[in-house]
Amino acid sequence: DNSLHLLEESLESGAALAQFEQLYRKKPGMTMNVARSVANVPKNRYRDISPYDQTRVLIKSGPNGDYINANYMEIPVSGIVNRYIAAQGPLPTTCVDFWQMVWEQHSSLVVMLTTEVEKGRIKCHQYWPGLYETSDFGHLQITCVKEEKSPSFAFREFNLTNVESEEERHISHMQYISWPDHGVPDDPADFLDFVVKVRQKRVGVVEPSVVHCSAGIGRTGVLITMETAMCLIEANQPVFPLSIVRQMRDQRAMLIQTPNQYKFVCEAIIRTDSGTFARVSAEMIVNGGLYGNCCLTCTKH
Ligand code: PTR
Ligand code: PTR
Repeated sequence: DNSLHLLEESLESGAALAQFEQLYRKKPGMTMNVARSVANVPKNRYRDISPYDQTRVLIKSGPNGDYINANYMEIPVSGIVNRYIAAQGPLPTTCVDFWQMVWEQHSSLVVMLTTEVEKGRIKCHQYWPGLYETSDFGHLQITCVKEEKSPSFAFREFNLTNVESEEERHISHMQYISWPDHGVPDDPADFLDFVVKVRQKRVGVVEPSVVHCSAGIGRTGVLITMETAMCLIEANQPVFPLSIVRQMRDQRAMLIQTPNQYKFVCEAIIRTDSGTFARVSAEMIVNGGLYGNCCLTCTKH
């Protein structure tokens, strides 16, 4: 693919990183006023990370008002739109809002790219119950029914019950463990493996997947860029990572935080030759039954 050769060249010459550093971090004209209201300031994990007013996710019927530090992120790729919600890691006081958002947006997947504590500092509250335990978040009751851990990943399944309507849903939780904030994943092969697994889970899913790290900008941006690139490569479309970053920053400010993260994801994109993707696509079909909560095997859509 010619676009990947161009990318390789511009990484070598330094042009790619220079362009990345010139790109606006916040889209001109977007505002962040709601995040800064007195009632909402305590709901932000970091004072300097706020959602745009124009693309923020509004909670419709939570007990704490409509605000959460999260933005819709819609990325069109070859005829379909990949939908995400990019969010900060929940605080103890925003867990109810977080689960209410998951419920209202009909999300079936939550991707977590941080651990709860890094270098002795809290990065994200543990907003889910332990294995076989149940916790209540407002009128949503959550039970962890499955947990599988490897050194790099933790995969969990939750049952989510709305005790008012008695409706029950299933949520998958995919956590990437070995990736400190402001940094890059410890192992690019593990990272690609993780993104492929996320991709498999999301094939055909129309509802937004929630993606979060601690602030919901750095690592979240890297993951969405990588999945977008994978979709483009699968569809034999050219990949221009900087244009993906711009599309993301038009919907949430500051996505992909450091030049090193940008370089990392560009290298990972180059690494994913078409051979890998032929294999991935074949696996997706074979595993349709296994991963196919929606839509490979489901009849709803
Ligand atoms: N950037 C450092 C970290 O996240 O580890 C330190 C830091 C943490 C800086 C939080 C600022 C932070 O946010 P606030 O300014 O809202 O305390
Ligand atoms: N004020 C914090 C800082 O500069 O460290 C905000 C922040 C924290 C920004 C974490 C990015 C962070 O990384 P991530 O979005 O990957 O959690």
